[in-house]
Amino acid sequence: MPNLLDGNLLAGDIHVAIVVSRFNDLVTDRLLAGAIDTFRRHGVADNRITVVRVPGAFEIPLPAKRLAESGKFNAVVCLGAVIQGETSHHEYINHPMASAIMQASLSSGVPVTFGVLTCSSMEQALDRAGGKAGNKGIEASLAAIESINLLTQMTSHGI
Ligand code: INI
Repeated sequence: MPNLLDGNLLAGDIHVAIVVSRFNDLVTDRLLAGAIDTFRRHGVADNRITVVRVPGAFEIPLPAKRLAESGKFNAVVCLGAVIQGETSHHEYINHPMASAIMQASLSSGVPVTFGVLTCSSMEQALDRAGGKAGNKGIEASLAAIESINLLTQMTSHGI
């Protein structure tokens, strides 16, 4: 049998931060509710969850990086909803935002997960915020818990 490093979904004594954008709050409020509910159901107490609100998805990376580098959180979850309009505005938001979120994780060594929807319509976004295609906020919280546990396991293996 090979050595298997595989993060479990047990949580409790972790501290997490959630950065959520206000733009399209019909959608992002649902992502936030899914993310908080998931942490609670995995045993994370409310006083270990910090929520930071930002205006739009473009503003997510900076506070996410600062939270990740603060040493106060085991993971940061990013939530937002970019919905394509009549112009190419969304393209100028999506790519830099996603790569800055990834960069915040890599430079801090703290998991920063990506629960930002990038959709062509409000309907598509609502489907992914608790509708028929699940809830990206739940996924991003689960990914945070799993990543925290994986990194802890790696540390205990001296990696
Ligand atoms: N911000 C979003 O989070 N979602 C969008 O769909 C969106 N669109 O389409 O414009 C959006 N724009 C605002 C942007 O994120 C910044 O807040 C703004 O440009 C100020 O920096």
